[in-house]
Amino acid sequence: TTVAVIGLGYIGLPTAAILASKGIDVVGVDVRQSTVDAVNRGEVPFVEPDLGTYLAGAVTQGNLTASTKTPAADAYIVAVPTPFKEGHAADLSYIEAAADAIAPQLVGGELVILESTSPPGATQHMADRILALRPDLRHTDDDGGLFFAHCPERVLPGRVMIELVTNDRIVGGVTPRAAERAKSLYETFCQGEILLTDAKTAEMAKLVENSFRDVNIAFANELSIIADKVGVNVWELIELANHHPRVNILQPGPGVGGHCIAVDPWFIVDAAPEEARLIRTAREVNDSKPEVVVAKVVEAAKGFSRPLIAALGLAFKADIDDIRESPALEIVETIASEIVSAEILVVDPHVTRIPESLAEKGVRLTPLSIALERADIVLLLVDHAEFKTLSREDLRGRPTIDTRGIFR
Ligand code: SAJ
Repeated sequence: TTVAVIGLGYIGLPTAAILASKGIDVVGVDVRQSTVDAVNRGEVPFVEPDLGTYLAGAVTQGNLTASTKTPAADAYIVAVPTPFKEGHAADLSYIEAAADAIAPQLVGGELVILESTSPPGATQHMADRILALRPDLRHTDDDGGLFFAHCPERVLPGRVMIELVTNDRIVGGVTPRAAERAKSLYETFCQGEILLTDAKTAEMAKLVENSFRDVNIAFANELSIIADKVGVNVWELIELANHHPRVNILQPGPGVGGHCIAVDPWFIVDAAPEEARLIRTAREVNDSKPEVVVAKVVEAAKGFSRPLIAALGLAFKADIDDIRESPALEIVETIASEIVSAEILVVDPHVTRIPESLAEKGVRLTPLSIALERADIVLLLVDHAEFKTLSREDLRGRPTIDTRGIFR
């Protein structure tokens, strides 16, 4: 069996490496020559624990090679990005490009799996596009036909190599036999339960999981604004309410970051704009939270002619180095533009270089001790382990905006 994995990013590359480690002949495909070259040298082009060991082993044993060209294979796994366009509709152009490259290679009997997080109907769309290019390969359920399935990933960055093996997996077939075929492939490395359904339900399952979390975080974020207005401490409020046996409120924060939870709910809103009222509002509540934080900082800064603001944390969540789509980054960028008289010092133990967008506004990265020594205002944005050891004494009565409740 030969498997072609299209897209060697955070999901495609670990999947290619783990399949190859099971002795399967894998070709990884990516449009970026630098990624292909790195993989062929056995090097991982991004940070993910244990992936390097799997990759180096697979390349040395000759089970994994990479190319910019899509080869002929028995099975294809498409793991390309699905960003959203203006107006929040999903951009399917990367999936379409993958389909166009796969179609000429097919002889009949192949399995084509879409793993990218996709709006409902995307797997059918990919199948229709391939079949339009290859009308000779009718989509029948006999062995000469083609088999299409959706199998969304749900791995947590930083734990990918573990969760690929241990997580349960949803496999949705465009036909039941396609689901069975896809299941056999995932069984080679997945020890979790493999749950079969149709393609559209599988697409929705992934979107719904992340929307569930988004709506629940929005509830906590809205509570934090209400609590400020009525004058109660939101952290105490949530802690007390959570003693109820059937209440489990999440934690408010400066907003929702990352590339999944802040994106996926929009695909549901786009599919059912009139009906997805709660899901849309949750997105809007979470997206507007950074402005609420900025307004508090602006208010606190009014008492100073040249305020020195210590911003603690830049990553999108605790104990990681990822600053893409980070609400903390958005907040620091905005206060640097809005409070022109301020000097801003950023502290983040996981970030080694200040992003260009901040450097050009004069924002600097400093160690925690220096920022705390000099600050007029303390702005806590990420609950990194290093900050959790701080106490109220360290604040010395200075105005503090604590978006994560570590000084509760
Ligand atoms: N956040 C809060 N309050 C909370 C929990 C989270 O403000 O109580 C914020 C975080 O600070 C962060 C954002 O939400 O900015 C998202 O963080 P997260 O830890 O909830 O999720 P991600 O984006 O790291 O990973 C999610 C996971 N999905 C779910 O938990 C339903 C992961 O399993 C998925 O694989 C991943 O999205 C994905 O790729 O879709």
